[in-house]
Amino acid sequence: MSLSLNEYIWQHRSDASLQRVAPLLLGVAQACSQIASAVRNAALNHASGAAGTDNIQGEAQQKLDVISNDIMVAATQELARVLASEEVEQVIAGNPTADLALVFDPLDGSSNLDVNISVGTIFSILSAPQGGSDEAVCLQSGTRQLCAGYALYGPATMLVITTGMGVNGFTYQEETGLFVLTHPDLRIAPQAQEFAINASNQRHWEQPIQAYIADCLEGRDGVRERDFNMRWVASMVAEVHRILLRGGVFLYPADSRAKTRNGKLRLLYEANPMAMLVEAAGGAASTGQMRLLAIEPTELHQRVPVILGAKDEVALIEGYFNQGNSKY
Ligand code: P6P
Repeated sequence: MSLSLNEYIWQHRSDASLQRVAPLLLGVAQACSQIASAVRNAALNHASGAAGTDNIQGEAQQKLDVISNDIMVAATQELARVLASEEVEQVIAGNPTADLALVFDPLDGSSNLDVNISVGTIFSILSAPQGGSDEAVCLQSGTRQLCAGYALYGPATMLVITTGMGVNGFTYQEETGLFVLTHPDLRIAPQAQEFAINASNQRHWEQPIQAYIADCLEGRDGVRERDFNMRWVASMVAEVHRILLRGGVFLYPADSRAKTRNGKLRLLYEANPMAMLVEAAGGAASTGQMRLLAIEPTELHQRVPVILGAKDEVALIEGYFNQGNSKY
């Protein structure tokens, strides 16, 4: 009999970090089960398509972006001092007596929704001691995260979490409404045979990335010791999940365009939680120039270049940057 998330938390009652975040984590899990249902039934409930509004990033919001954000806020606002969402410009005040902050992307990859491709929720839990502004409490480096995770709304709905010591995957069980431990202690192999990047941006990439991808494409005909496969789902949660289960490396680099001169992905609620998960699974996460988790945030929605996955491959890519000009 596999452990439910509640039973797993009880079994790990000596893990102080997990116990501290447990009520909020269970609130997030409850929200993700509701978001999974909203995603699955969107076409039936006339909840597909664009909402007719833009988010802080100037991106067209899908109806489900707004619905998912509302579900996350309703499920967690009493369990955290402050919330920060990709879909909302300012931080959201929570319970002033709580000592945690929750930052999240309620529905990442939502441009895939109308074509029925996997999407997900990404979240990070930070300590929020009394004092200081609500926004300042959210602007902590990734090394200070207490817990990080994602929900993947795919063929199965999964919740993958870490408090820093190992990564565990739970599968949603329709019959019981519980998340059940199905993928304990996920580990990333140090060497990669798959890379994930949006190759249509190739002409805009920084030179080190151009050189690295060119070498991967040449495979054994060039300097690499093996041939590579390529994947691009355009849903970060799906890419990271694949890397956790079968290895590889994911890149969303900075490029020469104004909007992506610091990359496309957001530090607080995409890069940092995924970096914590990847490092806890034995992988690495970098901008190409520095460890992602070491970045001191300055803005709630700031973007960063993201290179994460197999430890040896990330180190190799950093070597390409050390040879070339450094931008970030
Ligand atoms: P592009 C989804 O919009 C997202 O934030 C990530 O989930 C994904 O990896 C990336 O952007 C896809 O970006 O430029 O390929 O559409």
